[in-house]
Amino acid sequence: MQAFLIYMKLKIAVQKSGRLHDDSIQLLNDCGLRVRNGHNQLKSNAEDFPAEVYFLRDDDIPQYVEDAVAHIGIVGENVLFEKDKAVDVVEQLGFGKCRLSVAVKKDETYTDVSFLNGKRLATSYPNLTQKFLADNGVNAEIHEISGSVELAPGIGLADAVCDLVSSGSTLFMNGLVEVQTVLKSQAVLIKSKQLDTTVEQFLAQLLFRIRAVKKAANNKYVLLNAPNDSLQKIISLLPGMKSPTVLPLAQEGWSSVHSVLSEHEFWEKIEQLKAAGAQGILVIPIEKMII
Ligand code: PRT
Ligand code: ZN
Repeated sequence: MQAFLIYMKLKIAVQKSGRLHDDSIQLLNDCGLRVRNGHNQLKSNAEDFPAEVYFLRDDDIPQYVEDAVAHIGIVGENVLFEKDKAVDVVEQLGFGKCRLSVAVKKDETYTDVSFLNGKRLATSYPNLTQKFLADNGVNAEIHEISGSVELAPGIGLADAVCDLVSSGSTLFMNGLVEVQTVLKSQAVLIKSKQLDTTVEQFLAQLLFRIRAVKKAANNKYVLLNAPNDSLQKIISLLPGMKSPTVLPLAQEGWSSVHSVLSEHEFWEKIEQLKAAGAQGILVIPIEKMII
């Protein structure tokens, strides 16, 4: 039994190459699973953790996880929902953000979704596009193409596209404007529905680390000097993980205050701290955060 456990591994599917590859490997590395870049490999053993990483095309990952060939996988929600496989979403990972959107030629007058009635839509996401059209009571013709969807209106293949967008520059360069968001997407961790108890334990360990890494990325460590007569005001602005650490400075009447600030309220709080008399504010990234 013991020997069996030693050889049990969490099998993790990540994109072999492409937009999600680097962030997926970085996340695993940040979680202490040292994974070698898989450009010329199909799979690789993680060092320092009982895991094996499979390098796959992103479109194949949901099926591998449904079949439990891979226990877990990292994939965009766009691919996951398009493929509609029987897997569970464990965690949103905060990278690979994009949206699936409808775009039309820039000289069209688009008022609302009914514009698409009777039109031809080019997409690599036929299922999501069909669902969007049905939900909005629109009857349009879907042309499924696997790449360079943005070229379709220009060559007369379609009147509109339903494609992934991040900065929007690809649409702009092809004379298209985004008119409707169908889905907002980011990379997610998915898992097989039936996992062995030992594998579930490995996953729980990994998830604990992923959450610590994500939390750290969303927070900053802040150190500042405060005149003692402003200390109460400054402390009230800095809740910290429990409450801020306050240490006396060598200079009479001053203290050093240490705390943690979340990324989304960071700039606003810094301004308030300065206004309350804080000086010498240092902001330091946090590597891991465990509460
Ligand atoms: O080979 P494989 O099948 O694994 O990869 P792929 O070519 O199918 O996918 P890949 O590597 O291009 O993208 C993988 C995942 O990254 C997608 O499924 C999304 O979840 C996510 N993602 C995030 C994106 C984008 N941002 C994105 N901008 N996927 C594609 N794009 C395309 C977009 O469609 C446009 O053509 O990138 C181009 C540039 O976008 P703009 O708007 O910045 O100009
Ligand atoms: Zn793909």
